[in-house]
Amino acid sequence: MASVDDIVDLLARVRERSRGMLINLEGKYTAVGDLHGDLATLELVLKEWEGPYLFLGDYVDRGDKGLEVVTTVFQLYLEGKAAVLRGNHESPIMNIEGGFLDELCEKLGRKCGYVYKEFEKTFATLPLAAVVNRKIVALHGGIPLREDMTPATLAELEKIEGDLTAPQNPLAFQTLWNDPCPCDKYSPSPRGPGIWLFGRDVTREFHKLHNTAVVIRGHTYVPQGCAVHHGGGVVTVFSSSAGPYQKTKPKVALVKNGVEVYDAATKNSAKCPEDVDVF
Ligand SMILES: [Mn+2]
Repeated sequence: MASVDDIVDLLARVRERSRGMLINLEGKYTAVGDLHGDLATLELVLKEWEGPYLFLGDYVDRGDKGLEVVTTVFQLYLEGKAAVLRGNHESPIMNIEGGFLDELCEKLGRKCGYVYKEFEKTFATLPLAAVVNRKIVALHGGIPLREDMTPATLAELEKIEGDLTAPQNPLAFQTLWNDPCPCDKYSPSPRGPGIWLFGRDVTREFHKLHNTAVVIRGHTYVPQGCAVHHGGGVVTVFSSSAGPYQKTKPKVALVKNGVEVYDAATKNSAKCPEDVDVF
């Protein structure tokens, strides 16, 4: 187990390397969805699948190895082996109830509050989205909607600044929290206020605006570990079998100019259900 000083130093180095809210990537990536403290699956992916990796957020809470998972992911980032996006669980609004703060207190003792604050500051600097080879958009939750309910642009995400701890900015918040729905337009999300389900028209308009093809994202738990939405315009990949997800077979995706989903353990091509209605 890393010491408090090692963890605090790692987090400071991650913050120093921050490259803003939107990052551009080139090449071929192994994308990994929600891990939620599933160290065994992370280790399996690192052994069986080639880097560089693209992590889609939700490293902590629910499973009991969130500290090990998030520090491993950050270490890979500092070594230039991974791009690391923010999930809705990289936030104090989740970690107090979700398990990560308790986990830190169990593992680190009385300095857990101090270490958590360092995590909180670091989470606020993680990018919200990545564009791979100008074709594929990676983010944790979904396409954010403006006040007039049209899709926000990546340029708007890039410009977001201010206090992003929660995050407070509505476009940043929705990028971490929204989900696709098998519908045409949009509807309020059962996840809570300020969160939306976005439909086919939103996805089509978003890709038209950016000349992109696929949004790859995590966030939605599906027992199969993956799902395809909106005629292939959105792909969900889920990579945790920790905590409440023990029956899931974790998936990863190869991302280049398209998105291909595979079972993380067997390496077989995955059959992902289409237009699932999870809410
Ligand atoms: Mn999530």
